[in-house]
Amino acid sequence: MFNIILFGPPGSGKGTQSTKLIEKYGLKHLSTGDLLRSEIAQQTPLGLEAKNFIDKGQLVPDEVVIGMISTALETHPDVPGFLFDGFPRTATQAEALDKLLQLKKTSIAVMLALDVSEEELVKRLLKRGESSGRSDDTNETVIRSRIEEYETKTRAVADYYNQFSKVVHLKGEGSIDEIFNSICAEIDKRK
Ligand code: B4P
Repeated sequence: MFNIILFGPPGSGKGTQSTKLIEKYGLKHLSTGDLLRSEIAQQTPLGLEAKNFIDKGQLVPDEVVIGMISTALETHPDVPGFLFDGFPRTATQAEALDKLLQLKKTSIAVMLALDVSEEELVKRLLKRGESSGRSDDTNETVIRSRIEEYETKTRAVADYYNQFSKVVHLKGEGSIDEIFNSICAEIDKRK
């Protein structure tokens, strides 16, 4: 199995690049943001709980997202690998993911981190909010809270994978195709 993590602050292009990467490499896309939005749309108890956090720009509790990922890994036993998008977002989630992958006798090959300035992130997310209908993309205060959550809780995930020399930083500003090509070059070195 070949497993990668696409990492970066909200609006850095994780979802955008994931769509292109799964098409090229045939990996199974696991986006905790998409999984949570699907639970919200179906108005499940998990979705209703998650919505309270997402609408305030806060991270959903670790046990909720770890449970979701554990189920998703079990549901897809025969894929060539996973592309994790928006997960792990805390050091606790990273440790839990490593344990779940160990049970499957596999691990993370590389974490690709997209670097984008805060002003560019805010601009992109407000623009997406004009058409996406996502409540967390329409209010600048909520967007800034999401970036703050990233700085205080999620950056630590890069430190965690750095211990194992698995982090590669890439420029996340430029055209979508330029960024895609730089991500593919890193993947192709390791496949
Ligand atoms: P996510 O769904 O993961 O969303 P995101 O971080 O906002 O977006 P992403 O980074 O994928 O967006 P993209 O750049 O593609 O999370 C939403 C919320 O769910 C979180 O705030 C949290 O509350 C919760 N959550 C999710 N996972 C969790 C976890 N593991 N633990 C706890 N809570 C969790 O797109 C942004 C925009 O930029 C798009 O409009 C796109 O078109 C544009 N764009 C992309 N690339 C561009 C480029 N190169 N140039 C210009 N624009 C570009």
